[in-house]
Amino acid sequence: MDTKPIQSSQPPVNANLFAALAAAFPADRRACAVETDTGLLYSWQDLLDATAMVANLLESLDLEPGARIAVQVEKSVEALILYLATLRAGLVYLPLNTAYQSAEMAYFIEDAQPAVVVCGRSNFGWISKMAFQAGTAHVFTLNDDRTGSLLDRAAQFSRSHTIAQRQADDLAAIIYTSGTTGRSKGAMLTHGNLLSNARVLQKYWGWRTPEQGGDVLIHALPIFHVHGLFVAIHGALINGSKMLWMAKFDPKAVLQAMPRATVFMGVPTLYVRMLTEPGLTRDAVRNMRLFISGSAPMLIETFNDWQQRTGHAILERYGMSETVMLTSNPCRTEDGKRMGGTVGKPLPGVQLRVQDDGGKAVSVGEIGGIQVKGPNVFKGYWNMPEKTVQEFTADGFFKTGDVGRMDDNGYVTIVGRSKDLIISGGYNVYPAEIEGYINNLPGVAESAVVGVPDTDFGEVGVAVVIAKPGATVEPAAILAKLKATLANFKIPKRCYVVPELPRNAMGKVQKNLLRNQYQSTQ
Ligand code: MLC
Ligand code: AMP
Repeated sequence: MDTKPIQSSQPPVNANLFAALAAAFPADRRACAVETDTGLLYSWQDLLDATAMVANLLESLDLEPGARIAVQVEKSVEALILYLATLRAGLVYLPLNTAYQSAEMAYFIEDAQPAVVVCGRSNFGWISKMAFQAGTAHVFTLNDDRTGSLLDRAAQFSRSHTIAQRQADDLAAIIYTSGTTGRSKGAMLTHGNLLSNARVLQKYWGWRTPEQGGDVLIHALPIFHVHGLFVAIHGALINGSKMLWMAKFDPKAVLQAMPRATVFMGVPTLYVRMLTEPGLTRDAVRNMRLFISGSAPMLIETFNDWQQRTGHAILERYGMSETVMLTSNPCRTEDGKRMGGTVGKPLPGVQLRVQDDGGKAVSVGEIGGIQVKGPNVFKGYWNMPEKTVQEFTADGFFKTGDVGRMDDNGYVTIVGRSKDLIISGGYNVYPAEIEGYINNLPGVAESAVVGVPDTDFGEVGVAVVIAKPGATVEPAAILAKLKATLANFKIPKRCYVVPELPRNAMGKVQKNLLRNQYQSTQ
């Protein structure tokens, strides 16, 4: 018997996400791929050329496989190009919120040990010092006006580049999510995770290819989190769709862009802010096909007001950094009805179940913890193997920490979270992290941070603080100290100094009572 292995003459399929995105670029490479709010136009060929040059620069640095490229820069098309070039070179992209300050940045750089850090000119001094101390070999600058050492260096490289060969299981990105203990966790996402999700959403949301008349996306979200970076960018690119690129969200600018666009994605705060614009009318949205919301719960009032004003039912979907998108309301009528107040049904390929604390499935309509499994679910937390094991069940489901129920048509409603988390304007804030900083301030004995409803941000943090005996602490001084240390969106909007915190029989602070007490202090 011939025992020789079968030799294939076919080259191995490249599972690099960039290869799939680039393959979807329209045949007319001179057509516009991205148009910025300052009037700059980038063609599909420009994206191919620029990503090749930056990928060649990254490859010239001789980095180890799996090397991390940590990026804290303002939103720009060049930042998008850096992301795509990192994929193209087969390296691991690590985006960081521009609001992060030195303590937060120090943690991420120490933890992720990036080989390359890219930051804005104004932060180069302190970030480069921090990065070099942590062992990073290269620090480049990239500014939002198309300047910086990254582009200067890349300009010397060729526009021709062979996309790095990657397996579906190879890392593409690490997204840090705040941790319940205050320590952020880096969710490791693979090329396979991101590509499978992009393909599923392309179909489920009925993206129209250029040949079908084309979709045009208004991109108004930040590009350092899953929503703006993956859902929006992959959605457009894998469909060869043009993006109208906005550096910052401005409701008036979005309204002005709508007659030339068909798809918009936003967190609920964006919809709430657009609803305050008198220009939001049926006529203003006449060209729009789809409004998508996610990252935070959308109030049914917002859903209804939007429908009344525009005639459109917002499509709400649910996801997380660890899993990309999990559920979605239907887009096409054949998939069902769009139901406000729900996050829709599990996406094709996603298994979603609701379990009680004892690990038993709850009945239809009953509330429990949401667990998920699928090709989109991340590989684990960077450098935290024990934490990774804890967050998965024995049969491989990821415990989302979200609490919800599923109805008999498969629609999921999120009713709360078992994780102590505040979602403010679509950003996650972990009370434990903020409490840790407050408790370290002079004169503070203890603190509790809780989320309360807010008409603009959906939810905001309120800090309740106990002073040490004999000490005087001022709420304004506490907030000022936090502002100097932490990202602005994490700062509690209000602070109260009180004699004691409500506790249960076990001595645990009763945050639900604090939430009730402080919810109407807006
Ligand atoms: C800004 N501030 C916030 C805040 N954003 N405070 C709480 N929560 C926020 N989200 C602070 C500012 O620093 C400022 O403080 C004050 O609030 C008012 O700021 P603003 O000018 O109104 O803020 P603005 O710059 O307009 O930003 C608001 C926003 C932004 C809603 C446009 O927060 C945003 O882009 N959010 C989207 C987040 C996102 O993309 N999430 C996706 C995560 S992915 P001061 O003191 O300076 O006045 C994910 C997975 C999934 O969750 O399912 O998608
Ligand atoms: P992040 O860790 O930033 O990716 O945030 C993920 C969390 O955002 C999820 O675990 C949910 O708690 C929340 N989330 C995302 N989308 C929705 C939604 N449509 N409704 C309610 N919560 C959501």
